[in-house]
Amino acid sequence: FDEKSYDYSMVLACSRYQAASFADLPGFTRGGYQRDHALITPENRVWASFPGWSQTLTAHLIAKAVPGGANFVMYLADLKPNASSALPAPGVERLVFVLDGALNISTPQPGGKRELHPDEFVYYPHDAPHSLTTSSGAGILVFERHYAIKGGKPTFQVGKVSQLPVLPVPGEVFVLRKLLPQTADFDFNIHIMDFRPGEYLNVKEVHYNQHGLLLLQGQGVYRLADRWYPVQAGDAIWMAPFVLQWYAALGTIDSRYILYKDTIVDPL
Ligand code: UGY
Ligand code: MN
Repeated sequence: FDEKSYDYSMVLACSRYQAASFADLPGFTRGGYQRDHALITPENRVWASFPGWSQTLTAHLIAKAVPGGANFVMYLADLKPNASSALPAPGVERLVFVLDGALNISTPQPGGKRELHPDEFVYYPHDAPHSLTTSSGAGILVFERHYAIKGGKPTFQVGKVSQLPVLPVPGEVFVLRKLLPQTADFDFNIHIMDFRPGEYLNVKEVHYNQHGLLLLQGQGVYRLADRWYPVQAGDAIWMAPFVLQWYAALGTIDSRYILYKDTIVDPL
C-alpha cells in the first residue's frame, strides 16, 4: 500500500454526483438496517446542515438511533470553502480522518495550527476546545462518543496512517494499523485494515465490541449475520455486538477500511 496510491476521492464523489449503473435503478439499493447490522451505501446518504457547523453538510451514517443503540456516531462532513466546525457536546471525544482536500486544525499549544490532508487524522479528548476549518474545502470522516473511563486522561493525537507501525495479528494476513495509543486512557480505537485482492479474514468474528466501518478503497464481500453483501469503496457498515462478521477482498485493487472498535467495554 504505497503512499502514492491513496485516492479516497470516490468516497465522497460517488454520492455527490455519480451512481453506478445498478444504483440508478429506481428504488434499488444494497443498503438497509437489520437487527444487528446495517449497510449504508452512497445512494442511502442524506446530506443536511448540522447545528453549529458553517458551510458544511453532514451525512450521519451511524448514531445512537440505530436499533440496539450504537455507543458512537460516525458521520461524513463535506466542508465547503471557508467552512468551520462546531464543538462536540460536553464529555464527548472526537476523531477526524481526512478523506479529501485540506483541513486546518487547532493544536493544544497556544495559537497552534496544522494543515491535514487525506490519510491524516486528529483526535481531541472530551472537553478539549478546538477548531476545524478549511479555506479550499475538505471531506472528513468523524467519530464521536461519550468518554467512558473514570479518571482516564486521554491526550491530543495527530498523525498520518502511512507513518504508523504495522501491528502483528497472529493468524491473519491483513495489514493492521491503529490510530490511537493502546493504553487504558483510550476507550476506543480506530483501525486501518488493508487486504490484497483474494485475502480474507481468517476468524469468522463474533465478539462483544461494536464497529463502525467505512470502506475507503477496493471491493469485496462482507458477511454480516446470515447475509453476504457485495461492497465497494464508499460503503459504510454498522455492526452491533455479537454480529457474525467476515470480509473477503476481491477485484483488482487492494481493499482498505477504517474501523471503529470500542476497546474498553466491561463484558460483565
Ligand atoms: O478487530 C476487529 O474486531 C476486526 N478484525 N473486525 C473486523 O474487521 N470486522
Ligand atoms: Mn471485529
